[in-house]
Amino acid sequence: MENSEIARIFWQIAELLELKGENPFKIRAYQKVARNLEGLSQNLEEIYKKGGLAALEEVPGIGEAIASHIVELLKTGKVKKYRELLEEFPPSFIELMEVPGLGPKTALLLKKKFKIDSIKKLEKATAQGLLKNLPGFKEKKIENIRKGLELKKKVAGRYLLSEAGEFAEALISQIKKIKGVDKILPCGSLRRQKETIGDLDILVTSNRPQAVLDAFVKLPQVARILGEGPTKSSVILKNNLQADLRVLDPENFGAAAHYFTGSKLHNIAIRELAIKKGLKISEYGVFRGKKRIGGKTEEEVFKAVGLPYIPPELREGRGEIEAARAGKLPDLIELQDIRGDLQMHSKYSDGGNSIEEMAEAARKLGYQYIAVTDHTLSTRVAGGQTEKEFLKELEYIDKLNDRLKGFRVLKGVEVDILPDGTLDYKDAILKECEVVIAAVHSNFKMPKDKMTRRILAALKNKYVNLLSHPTGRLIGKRDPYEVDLEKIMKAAADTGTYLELNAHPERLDLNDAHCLRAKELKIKLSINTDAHSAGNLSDMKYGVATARRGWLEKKDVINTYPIDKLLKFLYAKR
Ligand code: DGT
Ligand code: CA
Ligand code: CA
Ligand code: ZN
Repeated sequence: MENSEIARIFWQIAELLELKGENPFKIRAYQKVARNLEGLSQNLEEIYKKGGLAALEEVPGIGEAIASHIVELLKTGKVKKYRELLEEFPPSFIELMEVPGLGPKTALLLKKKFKIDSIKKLEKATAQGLLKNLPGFKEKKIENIRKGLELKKKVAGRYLLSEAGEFAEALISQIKKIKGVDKILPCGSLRRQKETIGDLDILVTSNRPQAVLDAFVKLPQVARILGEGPTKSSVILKNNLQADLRVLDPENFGAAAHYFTGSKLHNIAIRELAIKKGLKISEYGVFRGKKRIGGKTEEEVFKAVGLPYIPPELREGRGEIEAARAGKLPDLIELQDIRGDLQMHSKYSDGGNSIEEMAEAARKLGYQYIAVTDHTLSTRVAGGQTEKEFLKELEYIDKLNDRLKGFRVLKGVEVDILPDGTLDYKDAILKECEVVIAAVHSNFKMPKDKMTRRILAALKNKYVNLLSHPTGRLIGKRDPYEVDLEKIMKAAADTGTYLELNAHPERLDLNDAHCLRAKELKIKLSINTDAHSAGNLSDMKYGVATARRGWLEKKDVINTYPIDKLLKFLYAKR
């Protein structure tokens, strides 16, 4: 079992408890555990196998009760507490509850009053126009439900990059142990680091393909076999993700890696280029007539069509071939370029760790600075502070910085943009901060022009130097709010405000395409994890992956700058 699967169950427990009107503190405790588990770098099952219950209890954020829940989960796939809730709410209902725009309360109403207790029944009722006959279901609400069903369909069967990456890692560690396996490379959308992944495409080279394929389908993670051939097997893993394994001769590694990495659009364009040069490129190599002239490495494939190596994240048919030909490929940002993280939460609002613990964890990642950006009053549910409480936090940071050597905690805030476009703290307070992040956390459903004006007003404030998660989307859960992003970007450029690429794997907001546009408009970004626990700081990799897909270079991202340069940029507006 992977950490994300365990975390998902804790999220569901929290949702069901909410539905039952349980104590909000208890609900938040489960949410906190779930978030913590997502951020852990060590696999919980392995911790348990090695050190038993005692070792689990040692993991930060896991207490005695949670540790015993996890053990139950690992042993039986269930938590007793959860099983009781499950009897009351079957899986089809949980699925219904997770339809974006519906939520637990409406789902319960639909079930109790109208016997609609599954997505299927809801789809039918929506298609037949029956919802408008139900009391309390206004046009707007029905429209939201319809959109939610569509969103759910769009991501059906797709996994977040973070989940698929974790599943792939676990699978690859098993494949590595199979005798006769030479190289292993995860290809497809995972190698291109797309925000969601349909299935895993794993490439293996071996001189004994049959033996490797036979051992692969017998791995403990495999739930069932979809198809078997002499060079390929497709299976469904126990976590429901499909994995395709292809075993090829070591001579073909480059050509096969290129082919299976895709994207399809990119592959087609490369093949057309080859044809123009009288060549043929396939997963088996580069050919002139019958003669094989290359394919051992990916470089050979690109070279055959007169191009330099193109990094996988760029292979989306978005102009990478033209850029490569003109010698204008970007020098993509890398994880090691990141020098700090400019959005995170501490115990002062809804984070799970103290500022000092966050700083310590960041230092371990090799960072030189962080900004702590707790929530403001109107986000009280997320521990938002009053101005008075907040000033105490700032005092604490000053004192902490006196103690820290060679590391700097920047004073920051994630200030709510209220529906009328004003900010939740006075300028006199914002002035005390080095990093002022403005963000929309409420009233998501405003008309487009109103939402645009709301955000534009915030960008005009001279203390606001960063706009957080600019579209508010949650992948598979919440569509971006209606907003004229082009106008927002232009205003960011005009006012000297930076935009965030929120690295949380469910947000990735701005997304890759937005990054491309921001770069055209010469807007700088900050890639921030929005960590709510020290473990979440490692989400940075997903943000950097998305930035790479958006063609960003080190210089486009302000948290790659050394502290002095960063501060100059942060104060440019004042
Ligand atoms: P996914 O799985 O939906 O997240 O996206 P991909 O890109 O991993 O797509 P997938 O798994 O269907 O195929 C893996 C790679 O194989 C794909 O990126 C490119 C290559 N490929 C698949 N089908 C075709 C095809 O019809 N033509 C060409 N040229 N390449 C293909
Ligand atoms: Ca795939
Ligand atoms: Ca595939
Ligand atoms: Zn936020």
